[in-house]
Amino acid sequence: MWRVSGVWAGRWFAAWVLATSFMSTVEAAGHLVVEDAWIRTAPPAAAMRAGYATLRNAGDAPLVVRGATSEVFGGVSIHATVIENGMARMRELPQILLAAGESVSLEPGGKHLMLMRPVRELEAGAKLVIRFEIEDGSSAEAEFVVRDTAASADDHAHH
Ligand SMILES: [Cu+2]
Repeated sequence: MWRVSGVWAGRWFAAWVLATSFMSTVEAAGHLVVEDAWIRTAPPAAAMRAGYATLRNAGDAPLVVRGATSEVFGGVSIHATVIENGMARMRELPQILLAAGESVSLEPGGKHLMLMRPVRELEAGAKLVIRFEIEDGSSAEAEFVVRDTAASADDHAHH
């Protein structure tokens, strides 16, 4: 089980993971595995971006994701998109519970990471580390890549 601390260690680890063909998969204590992690491109002036990934509990006990942080953003929240009175709205989620073996997809139109106040430009192809905080005090780092994907109508037009 790998435990890494700091963005540079995370980057090194992510590179090592890529080199060994476990494509952008990171495991940490708590058995959280983060796969298919990406961020949608946005105009340079955008104050918010949406991040997506699949969170999987590869362990044999439940785990609770309490939140996430990144040195590249002033704040990271977990949001859910809900339909209220026919309108798509976003709610902040205090946590995500993953039963043993369970996966949760953060995807356009559903749960997502709300990435606020980027500290640098994030053009397509840029990579950055987001750290998921787990209730037991451990964390799992994952490398996210910025993908140039057109925004869909169900996404963040209301921001
Ligand atoms: Cu949101």
